[in-house]
Amino acid sequence: MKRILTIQDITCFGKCSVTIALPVISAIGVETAVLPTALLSTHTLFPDNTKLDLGEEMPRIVQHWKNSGITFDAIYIGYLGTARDIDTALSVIDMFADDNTLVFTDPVMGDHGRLYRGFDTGYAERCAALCKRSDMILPNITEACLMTGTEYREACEETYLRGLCERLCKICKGTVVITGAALSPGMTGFYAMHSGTGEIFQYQTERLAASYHGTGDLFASTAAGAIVRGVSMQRSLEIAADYTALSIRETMNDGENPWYGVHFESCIPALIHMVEEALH
Ligand code: PXL
Repeated sequence: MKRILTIQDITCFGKCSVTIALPVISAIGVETAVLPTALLSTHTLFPDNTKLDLGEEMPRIVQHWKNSGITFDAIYIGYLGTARDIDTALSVIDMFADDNTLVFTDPVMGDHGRLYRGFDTGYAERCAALCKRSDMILPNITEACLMTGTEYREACEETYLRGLCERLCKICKGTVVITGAALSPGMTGFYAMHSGTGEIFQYQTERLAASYHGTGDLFASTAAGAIVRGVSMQRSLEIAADYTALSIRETMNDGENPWYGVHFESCIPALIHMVEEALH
């Protein structure tokens, strides 16, 4: 069985980061190890969340793994939060990644044109160092703009997305995947470019009239899991887009309007079906 290490926070309530990565990657059939950066009561869309920083514990954890001969097929980095966590993630890559280890980075730092609470623009610059070491990066448009110094646009057309990809390719040697990228009204999906060849590939699904927290984590976890499981890159990203859209639809259909997170759980059977079908 393949094994992914994911580096991101544990948000105890709110469905994001590790509480999405663990169930989703496991459901895909890939073992998931976690290196938690911090323990939060909720994600930062709730006001006044508590936070226990685990920055001092992280090097002790990874050293124990190294001493125990533990290895990983891939490393998936999500929400970190501090420049020090970025340095720790870089040293984990140094310690555990060889030529066969895929490194995925979701440079989580903002959405809807704004940084999340607790991030500053210096973080975006530091994140570029992580993207440089990654085989695939999966920013949303806000994050792509922050990392490339591009003006954020709510409605995007192909020339804008292509320009963003070209600029991202200067800081990532692998594949850059912009998520939440709309190519026509009423649609959304991903727009991607391979750094080496400049080849573009993309996929659009219906844009649903709702936006929920954690959908970026859902997309990145699914894409990383499916690729490591052995599904082609294009199909893995399509499955990630479809599973995310399905989960958003499921959430919208819930009369309680759970704004804090997305109902990915009830769509796990559909996810497994898509992955198994792609493998056969
Ligand atoms: O979904 C990204 C994310 C992860 N972890 C924490 C967050 C956020 C987004 O705000 O606050 C703690």
